[in-house]
Amino acid sequence: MARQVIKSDCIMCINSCGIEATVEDGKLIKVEGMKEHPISEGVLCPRGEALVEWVYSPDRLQYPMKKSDTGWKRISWDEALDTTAAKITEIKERYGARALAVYTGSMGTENIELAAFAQRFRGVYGTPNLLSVEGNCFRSRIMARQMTFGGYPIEEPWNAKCIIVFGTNVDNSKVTVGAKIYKAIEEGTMTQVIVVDPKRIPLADKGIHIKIRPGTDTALCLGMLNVIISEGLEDKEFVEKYCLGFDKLAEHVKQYTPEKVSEITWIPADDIRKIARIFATTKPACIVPGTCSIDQHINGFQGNRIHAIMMAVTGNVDVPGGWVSIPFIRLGDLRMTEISDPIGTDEHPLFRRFWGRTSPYGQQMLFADAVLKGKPYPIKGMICTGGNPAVTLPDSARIREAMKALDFMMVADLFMTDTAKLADIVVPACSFLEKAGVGYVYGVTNCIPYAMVRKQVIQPIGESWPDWKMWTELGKRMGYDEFFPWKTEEEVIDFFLAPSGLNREQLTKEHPEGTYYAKKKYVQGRYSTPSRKIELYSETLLENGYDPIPHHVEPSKSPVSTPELFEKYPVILTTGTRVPEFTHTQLRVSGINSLKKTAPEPLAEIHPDTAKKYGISDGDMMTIETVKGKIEIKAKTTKDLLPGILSIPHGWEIANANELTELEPRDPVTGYTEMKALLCRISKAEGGRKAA
Ligand SMILES: Nc1nc2c(c(=O)[nH]1)N[C@H]1C(S)=C(S)[C@@H](COP(=O)(O)OP(=O)(O)OC[C@H]3O[C@@H](n4cnc5c(=O)[nH]c(N)nc54)[C@H](O)[C@@H]3O)O[C@H]1N2
Ligand SMILES: Nc1nc2c(c(=O)[nH]1)N[C@H]1C(S)=C(S)[C@@H](COP(=O)(O)OP(=O)(O)OC[C@H]3O[C@@H](n4cnc5c(=O)[nH]c(N)nc54)[C@H](O)[C@@H]3O)O[C@H]1N2
Ligand code: SF4
Ligand SMILES: [Mo]
Repeated sequence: MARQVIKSDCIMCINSCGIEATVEDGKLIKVEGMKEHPISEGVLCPRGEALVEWVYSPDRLQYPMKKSDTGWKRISWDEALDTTAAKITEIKERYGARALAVYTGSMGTENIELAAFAQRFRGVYGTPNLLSVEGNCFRSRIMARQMTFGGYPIEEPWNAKCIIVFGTNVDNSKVTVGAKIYKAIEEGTMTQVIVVDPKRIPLADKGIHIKIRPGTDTALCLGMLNVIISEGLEDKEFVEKYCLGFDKLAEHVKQYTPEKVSEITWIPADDIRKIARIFATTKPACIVPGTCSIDQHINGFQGNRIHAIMMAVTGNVDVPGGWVSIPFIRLGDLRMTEISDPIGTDEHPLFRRFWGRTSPYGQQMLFADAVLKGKPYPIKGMICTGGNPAVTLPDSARIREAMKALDFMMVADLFMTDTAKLADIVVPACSFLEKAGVGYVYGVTNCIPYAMVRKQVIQPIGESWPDWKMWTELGKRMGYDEFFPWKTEEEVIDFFLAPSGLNREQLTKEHPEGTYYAKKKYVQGRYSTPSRKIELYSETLLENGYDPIPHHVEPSKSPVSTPELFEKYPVILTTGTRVPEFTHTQLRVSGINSLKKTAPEPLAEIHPDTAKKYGISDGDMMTIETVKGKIEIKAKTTKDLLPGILSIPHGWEIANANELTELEPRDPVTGYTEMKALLCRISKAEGGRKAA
């Protein structure tokens, strides 16, 4: 029996844990955590443990298919790609290249080959409309930090003495960082832990829990700054040397007294004072923001900006345990010269471009308008890879309507997702365990400059292909041969690694576990903003019509902004709280029994007193209704959650949170929509879907 243990990584989510995959006679039989991996240090979450069941799920797509009047019909790759090439050529001739959208979902963030080849294809084809998941996740924080520091310093909480965690449950969504935080607490180097969350998450047991009303984090931060500055607790030397606009900030935060902020946030004023003092005086201190729970608000960009400002004012930038600027790995670039502006450029100019830095993304929240209203111009076709937007974008009903209205849609996925079901052609993509690639996202998300060659662990299932091959073969059929010269996966990896100074052969043989591509240094003073200072006050924002210093902005629907609506929809709804078993819509397919045991169905969390008010008990099926839509879901009562709040997961097709969310209004800067602070009403479900 041939048995092999292969060191690689898991990219089922942004954590990118090191794994050891045991293969016997070509079959994957076990996945374990890799101890020497500096990010995960042997940690593996339940999803990582379920990878064997996932790759061999009987639901995997085995071959390309096309939709016909009588249902799905098996076709060859040749037919799938020839048809796609013909259809998108027709779209280009009739409506122009920009009428094609290329969509990359969460898998494109973790998987450079997936995203970069999509990027190359749309560039050669000539459409500006790459609609990436960064249109609703993560880019907001990158932009906010870039606009403040000129670059993107990353949090290094495990070296901090004090952390303040805003809306992230590390036990579920960031197990790697979480493990390091727990270790620092145990070892006594981290002495202050502050958790700002409407829910008492496990980490809150290690310190102070601040129960906040969703959507009011910016107000809390402004209140903390009011205390810090009025008590002279700022880092005067750092501010003097490196920051611009401190006087304006000091004046600005005067209005945010702890008493006023207490009314907004539902946090006692004395608690605001207490945590402000702890944060400013325990050094180093690190803000750990939720990965999307701060972004997905009407004021989410400013929520990210105020964190940057707090870190700067307390001098916690470019010091161990603070936010640290690390060297990013240089990789081969497949982007093509921009041709025209994508959708969303007029509405969200800074999301597109500032200081000559151009983002390659169109605004995915405007996709449905482009298709259904031809606004700002029609989109007629789409190729979707590594995402399931029919379930994950807000207002699923409208997204489905838009997808149905397209002249043509092709989807590359491992499974027949709700998005794939709406396509004309579906092609089978292989999983990251069936292809090789470059693992590099570590630096960007974990503040550790580490990279590895991701190994192919098993042969592709059925006729599935890696994404680079799909784009290359489609490119050839479009006559783009010269732009897609790669013949093998090795050539692709070599291309990406070339500028990094790393070498594939060496990395595979000598460092299969990965390697540091650079040394982390802690150098203050290199801030490439227009003023060369950390911009507490931003002229760029002002010039574009936005607040130069963040203000609190109420969620568009809230007890304060819409009291009449609140009478009809009296419960605050937050969506998308992560559970350990799933990544978004993934891993709910058949064959994954381990995860079904612990998470057989979606559950909505609610305080028992709030539930009782509406006649609901633990385990009851209930109806949740917003101004947009209605779903049914089982109630799970818990005293951990602030009364008056309902928290539901996303990604379930049977109780899709995005039947309840809306595509408008959007954060004026980024175009992100509100997913974390909405209003709903609840009642016991009569008859409806039965509990599983
Ligand atoms: N209401 C609400 N909605 C949300 C959120 C929320 O908090 N609340 N969160 C948002 C956030 S932060 C995000 S990031 C998005 C995520 O949104 P999506 O990216 O749309 O969600 P996923 O379910 O991860 O979709 C990934 C798809 O890629 C497929 N796949 C896996 N590997 C590969 C591969 O190698 N190649 C190809 N071609 N396909 C592959 C998977 O089978 C899956 O169907 O959801 C957003 N939606
Ligand atoms: N298991 C798992 N892990 C994942 C993912 C996954 O799907 N599954 N997805 C990955 C991706 S793409 C992303 S973006 C990240 C998401 O990661 P995060 O955004 O960090 O999300 P969570 O860890 O679920 O934490 C959300 C917490 O925020 C709280 N919360 C809700 N609204 C507010 C608010 O307005 N203010 C504050 N302060 N707290 C609030 C909730 O109660 C909850 O405890 O997770 C990544 N990791
Ligand atoms: S946290 Fe889990 S799913 Fe995410 S990369 Fe690590 S093992 Fe994979
Ligand atoms: Mo995300």
